[in-house]
Amino acid sequence: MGAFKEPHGGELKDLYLTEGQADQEKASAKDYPSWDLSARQLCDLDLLMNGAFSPLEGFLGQADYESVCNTMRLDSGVLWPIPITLDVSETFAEGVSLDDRVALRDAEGVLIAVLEVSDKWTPDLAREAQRVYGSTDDLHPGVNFLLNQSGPVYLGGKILGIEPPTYYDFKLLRDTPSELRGRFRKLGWRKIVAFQTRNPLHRAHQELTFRAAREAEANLLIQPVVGMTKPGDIDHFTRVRCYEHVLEQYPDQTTQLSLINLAMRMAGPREALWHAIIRKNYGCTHFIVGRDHAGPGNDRNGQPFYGPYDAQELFKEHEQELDITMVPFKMMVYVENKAEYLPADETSDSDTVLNLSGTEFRRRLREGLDIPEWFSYPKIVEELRRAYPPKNQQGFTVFFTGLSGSGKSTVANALMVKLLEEGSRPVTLLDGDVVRKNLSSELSFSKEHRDLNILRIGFVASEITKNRGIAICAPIAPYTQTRRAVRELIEPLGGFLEIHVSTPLEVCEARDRKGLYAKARAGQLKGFTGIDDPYEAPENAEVVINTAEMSPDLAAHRILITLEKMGYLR
Ligand code: PPS
Repeated sequence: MGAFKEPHGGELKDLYLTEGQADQEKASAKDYPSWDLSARQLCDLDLLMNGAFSPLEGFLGQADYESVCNTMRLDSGVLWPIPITLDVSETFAEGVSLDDRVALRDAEGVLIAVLEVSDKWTPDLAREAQRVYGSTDDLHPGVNFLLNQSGPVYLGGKILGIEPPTYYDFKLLRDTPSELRGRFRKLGWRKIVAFQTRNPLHRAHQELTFRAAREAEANLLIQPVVGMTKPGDIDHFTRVRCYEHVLEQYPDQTTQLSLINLAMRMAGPREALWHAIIRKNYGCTHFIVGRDHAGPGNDRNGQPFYGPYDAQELFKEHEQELDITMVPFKMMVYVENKAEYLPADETSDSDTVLNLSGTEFRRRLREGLDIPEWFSYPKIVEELRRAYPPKNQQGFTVFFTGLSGSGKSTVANALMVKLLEEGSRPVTLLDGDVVRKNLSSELSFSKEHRDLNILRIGFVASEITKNRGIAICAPIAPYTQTRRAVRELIEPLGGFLEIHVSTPLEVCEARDRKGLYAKARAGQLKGFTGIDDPYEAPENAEVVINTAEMSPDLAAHRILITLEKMGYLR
């Protein structure tokens, strides 16, 4: 019997040192400069070390980098479309010389690898963005990373792998290329179609992937990204639970699920080639490329960054060289009269074609509306509903702002009692005075300390909102910029309502319950809001209340009505 032929994939780089060598490096690494890897760098390093990025043997040096940016090829001429670089701060770079070794550590300080520094340079990041992503518009997540987050200096060189990064979730579903190749070998699979995804799979995807496999007479690998995807995507914990459900829909023995710790760049066409090279390394023979593969959405002018079929076209140009076959994605639609999914180009005019866009699906999820069975599987809808409940089950923050004595605390209290009566969620009141006593007792009323105080309140409120409770905050919060920061922190996690208690200064001063205005006027109290410290009135508050003209009861009632209108109450 002849030797078993590898199903596919060619030579795999394995950058891990032997145990003995790793022990030696670990001992020496105590004296190396030490770099704490970002989440994205850790993903890249993981896939470099396990061979998913073969033929790369480390972070790109300058010649390879320039060549990849300009020609999509390494200096050697090998096709490689995305620069894999190690960005560091200027201060760190100053302490590193060529031929040094650098210890690369995870967030807990564990030594993951050692970099043998062969290159150090300051890249032109805007030029990289233009070359690689075809744009310098930072609405593109890849461009945004380069222009707003990347360190300014790149270090390049070979990697000496010490140990794989630790992930505590879905361990059995995470495979290295050699593990997956081994599994294919064990299963006797010779032809494998890979499907890359960053979204939950619904019926259309199941139909599409299964058809793709059938047409290629191949088995199917569903390989979702659990490293980094597009900001705002559904979290990978929820997605993986969904994938496990969808797997039950494929005939036995046809399909495998494996997770990949990839940090996506959303580079569209270039990214499609990159994904294909990676899948070849995992032993796949075919790769599904859909409409707008790895697309980042629209730019500032509302135009898509890439054409819907640019990725398929670029792939076609390089298919021979890539040595992995493209299975172009066909748009699947549900044909009601036939009760089945069909490729859009196989339907006739007399067919009733149903479609639910991603945006409409998310709206229905958000509003708790019906999602038809033809669109998705009940278990998947249930999973998504649990993770992304409708607004009336999400948490929210009601953020009061206004002068001292404006009536914030009184209205906030009335609102708290009404929400407790309503009873849908636990309520926490973070009143200005109470916070100053407990959370911020050491802070003064300088601008810096007021900001710190508000950001602390914002942090606590964001945690409460995330965990589906109600946070009512009632500080003065005099500065627009800081209030905006709090809104931006909380809005992605649930509801946020800003309430401007606009009671005029004269009224607040006349009330002067604590006698502080009198002290401020007399110059005994410095930096008092409204007297000798500014109050920047909000321009876009959801509700404005003047307690000189409205009772606390009515004010709280108005806020309740607004909450109801926005969908946060039952
Ligand atoms: S801030 O600016 O948001 O951090 O202020 P806050 O924490 O809400 O302030 C709470 C109470 O502190 C009292 N106080 C002052 N307010 C403004 N300026 C100065 N310099 C000051 N010194 C003490 C004031 O009574 C605030 O209480 P409220 O409940 O707003 O009347």
